[in-house]
Amino acid sequence: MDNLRKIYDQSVETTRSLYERCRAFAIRTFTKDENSMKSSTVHPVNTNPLSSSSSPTAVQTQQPTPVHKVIMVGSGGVGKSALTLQFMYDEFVEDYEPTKADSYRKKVQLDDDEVHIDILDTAGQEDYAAIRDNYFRSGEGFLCVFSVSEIESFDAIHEFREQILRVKNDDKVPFILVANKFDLDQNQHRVSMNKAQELANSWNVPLYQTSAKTNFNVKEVFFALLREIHQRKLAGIEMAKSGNNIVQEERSTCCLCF
Ligand SMILES: Nc1nc2c(ncn2[C@@H]2O[C@H](COP(=O)(O)OP(=O)(O)OP(=O)(O)O)[C@@H](O)[C@H]2O)c(=O)[nH]1
Ligand SMILES: [Mg+2]
Repeated sequence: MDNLRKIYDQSVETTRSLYERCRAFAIRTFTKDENSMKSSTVHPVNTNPLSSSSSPTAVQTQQPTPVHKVIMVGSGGVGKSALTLQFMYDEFVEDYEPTKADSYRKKVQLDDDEVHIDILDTAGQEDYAAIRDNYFRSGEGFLCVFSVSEIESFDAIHEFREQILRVKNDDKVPFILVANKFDLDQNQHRVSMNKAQELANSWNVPLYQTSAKTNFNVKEVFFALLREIHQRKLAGIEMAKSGNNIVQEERSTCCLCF
């Protein structure tokens, strides 16, 4: 009788685990609305989405929706995929399934503008460290995630930051430090928030505390990064325009000379 009971319990557990895995797989695979999609292949996308011309005809014609490329970075198991899925589909996945690389796209309203967010969820596991350079190169903004319950994941942040700065060759690249799993009990916290804040201050970047589980600060952190990327691109366009104006003014001055 005991044996029968054990077999019954095991089969219930197996069925439950299978159900959880299928559910997680379905969440990752199928899109929830027509404005969002997921792909496990990383597609190159428009690299200059806010490019604009100062000519009046270009302003009048409809501009394509800008695409802002966000890269999720951090050690294995810190919650990069959980944050991404929570942002994309308002779902929390309990199962841990290490990522190789997944990309997601969604149209969002960013203040007065409509933009596409393109999220590349990278692998935290060391096995995939060699391919990170390629992924980082395409990023326009980085969410660098550690888990408040794992000091090693906080220590690893330095290396990720160095790699990003080396690949991007730009120490002003939009970058946010994310202390995830904030929902865990205080007695499970291993990273001092004072230390995390000191690090963020020394890099002059924002620090956000988040929980993919309770959806705490998830939208906020993605939107904060989107805003930085957006403003940076707009500033670049303005600079390019004023550069053009200076060249044009110089040309007209030269014309007057002759
Ligand atoms: N309590 C709690 N658990 C979380 C949170 N975020 C993620 N987890 C859990 O942590 C585990 C790892 O989460 P993932 O999102 O798969 O981690 P990852 O950073 O994508 O890991 P890699 O793909 O290997 O790089 C899963 O079991 C999640 O359910 C959170 O905010 N709070
Ligand atoms: Mg993952």
